[in-house]
Amino acid sequence: MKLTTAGESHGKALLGIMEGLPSNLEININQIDEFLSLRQGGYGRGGRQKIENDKVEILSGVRNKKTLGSPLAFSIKNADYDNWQNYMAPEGCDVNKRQLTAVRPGHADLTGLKKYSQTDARNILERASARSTAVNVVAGTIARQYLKTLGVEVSGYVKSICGIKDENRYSFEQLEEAKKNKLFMLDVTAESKAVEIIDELKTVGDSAGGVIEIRVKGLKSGFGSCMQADEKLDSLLCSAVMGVQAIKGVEIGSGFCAADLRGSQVHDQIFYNGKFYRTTNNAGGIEGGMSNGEEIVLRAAMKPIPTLMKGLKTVDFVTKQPTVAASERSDVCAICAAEIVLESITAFTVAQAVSKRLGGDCMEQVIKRYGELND
Ligand code: EPS
Repeated sequence: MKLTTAGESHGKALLGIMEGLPSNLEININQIDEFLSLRQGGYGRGGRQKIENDKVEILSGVRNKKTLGSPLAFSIKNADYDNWQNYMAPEGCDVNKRQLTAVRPGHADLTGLKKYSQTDARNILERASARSTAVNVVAGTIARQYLKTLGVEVSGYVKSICGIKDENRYSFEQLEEAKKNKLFMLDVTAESKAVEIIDELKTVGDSAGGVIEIRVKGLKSGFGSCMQADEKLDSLLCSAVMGVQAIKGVEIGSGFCAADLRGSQVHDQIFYNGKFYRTTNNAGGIEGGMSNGEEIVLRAAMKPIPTLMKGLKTVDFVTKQPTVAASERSDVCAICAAEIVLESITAFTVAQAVSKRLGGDCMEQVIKRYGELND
């Protein structure tokens, strides 16, 4: 299973092509649009989301709501293109207006300009923008629908924002509640503090990041591999998660905490009562690069958005004079968007691992093969 994406943030549309989906998977377009809408929400989002109303249009690979086994192509329109076509149109446009040369620290601007031999960072930021993550949400929601037929589910919540932490542990079922809250947090006291911080950051033109926890429930053991580093499920998940804009760290299970503990405190002891089981899950559901049948637990750190309304010190790329980094509008905090994106990327990566192991031309085969696995 493979996803190819295209699209600029203020271009005509975002595009995706998903290959390797079996036939006869029922596609729920409403659910895709619901996740697209969740990605646009959350407290602390900026002006752009008032313009966009993301909806998927499936262009190929699906007939009468079922996959055909052919490449599934889709698009999401950029409503803001109406305001940008004079500066973005591939057919010809004014490239002198809307130039960006006051390169933003933390964004792709400076290195991108040098690498691609450009003088206007618009030619870099349009593709580097996190707008492209809407495509991952479409592919990830289709992956969820594939996994759901096998009884595998993905969920998550926001664990911390700008240092305000939720230290509680939650069952997979409890995570469902998070999406009803403003910042996808489950601890309401922490969430109201985080709302206050976001309000304060907005007044001073600053931004915030946080930590997201993603969980996968119901995946049988043996997905991924212990044979090659790039086939390990943890390696695949961490790589996919690190590929999302603004993600700066990932851990699986007890992650960095395990480094401070003794082996006897970390490794999940094994018991048997007709079935192997554990009473702890510090491994986060992955041992030796393979799912071990427990819940997969992954946490990711998102840095604060690099476009700051107050502007950071920088140097103009063309004049080489000191200046203030560019900003017109910005999210203060996009952690809810990132949470939905990480759930989607996780679902897609797990679906890839399932598809790699089980193959299958049609969903009937996939379901049968999954059912036959010893867990
Ligand atoms: C982004 C900058 C902002 C965000 C954008 C990501 O866009 P604009 O420059 O149009 O204000 O809103 O995110 C989205 C458009 C989105 O849909 O998530 C950036 O620089 O990465």
